[in-house]
Amino acid sequence: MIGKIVSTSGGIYRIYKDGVCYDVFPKGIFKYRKEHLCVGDNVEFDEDHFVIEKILERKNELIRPRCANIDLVLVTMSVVEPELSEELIYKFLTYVFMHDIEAKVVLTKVDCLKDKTQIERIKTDLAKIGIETIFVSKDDEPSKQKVRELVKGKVVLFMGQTGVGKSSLINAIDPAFNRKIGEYSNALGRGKHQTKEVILLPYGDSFIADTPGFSSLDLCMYKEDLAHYFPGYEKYYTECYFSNCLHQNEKQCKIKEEIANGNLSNEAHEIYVKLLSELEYRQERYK
Ligand SMILES: Nc1nc2c(ncn2[C@@H]2O[C@H](COP(=O)(O)OP(=O)(O)OP(=O)(O)O)[C@@H](O)[C@H]2O)c(=O)[nH]1
Ligand SMILES: [Mg+2]
Ligand SMILES: [Zn+2]
Repeated sequence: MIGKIVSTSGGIYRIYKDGVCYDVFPKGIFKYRKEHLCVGDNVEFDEDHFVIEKILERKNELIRPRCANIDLVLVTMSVVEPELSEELIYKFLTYVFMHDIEAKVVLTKVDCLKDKTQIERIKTDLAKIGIETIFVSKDDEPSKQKVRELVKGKVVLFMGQTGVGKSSLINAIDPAFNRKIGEYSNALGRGKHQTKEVILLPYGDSFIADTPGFSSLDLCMYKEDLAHYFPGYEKYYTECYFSNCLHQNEKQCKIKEEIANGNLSNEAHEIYVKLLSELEYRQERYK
């Protein structure tokens, strides 16, 4: 039988197939070959002997949070507690695009924000490069309905810092999920890591991944990869005069041209330059 790994604990994998869950062990051969299994894997398993026999080919795999075969990542960020970080939104998006996965942005706790100028500007900038942003508030039914529609027929993963409201939003999609909700700690200046493991929740013909939040994300990539995968740059970077253009002060840089034309955001470029200098610093240190 072929099913999907939806969670794992203590070496046991829970596989979902047609509304039924099976708790199974992997065959020893996986350990021998150093092949790892992860949530999201489609596997062949023997339901009589409770063993996983084969991992089917993955279409993608994220390491943080660890999950395979994702159709859509919802980069989830709160506008307060934790504070909105545009830099982190672009970092998460770069990370997801590097893995060739589609992403949208969800801004939560919008009910706590009086002045929406900044988030409207971020939304407009992202729309220019074809990335949809959804504003959601705890008790706002239309925004929740919008998220329900986004997840239809897909494997969707919520990614974001601890305390931004990923699990709350999953409960808003369907209260039956009954995910544990944490709280924001003013003393720690972050959430309290309520969700501890990646779990895939079957939802109609979709799967929704609730994931543990993280407080920061280090982009481990080459500068040239950042120049390529930074949100919005993939479409244009081959048109720069230099094939290894880093979109700074090089001549005939298409990215700079598109910023001047208003097709790419200047604010996003400032974030790009900052991320680039961080990568340069790290590469120097490890030389
Ligand atoms: N005001 C407001 N509070 C919200 C909203 N969404 C979530 N919260 C609150 O944010 C806090 C954290 O919510 P969680 O859903 O546990 O956050 P999480 O992202 O799952 O956190 P981790 O599991 O630790 O990664 C809780 O106190 C929620 O009540 C919202 O739209 N508006
Ligand atoms: Mg959670
Ligand atoms: Zn360039």
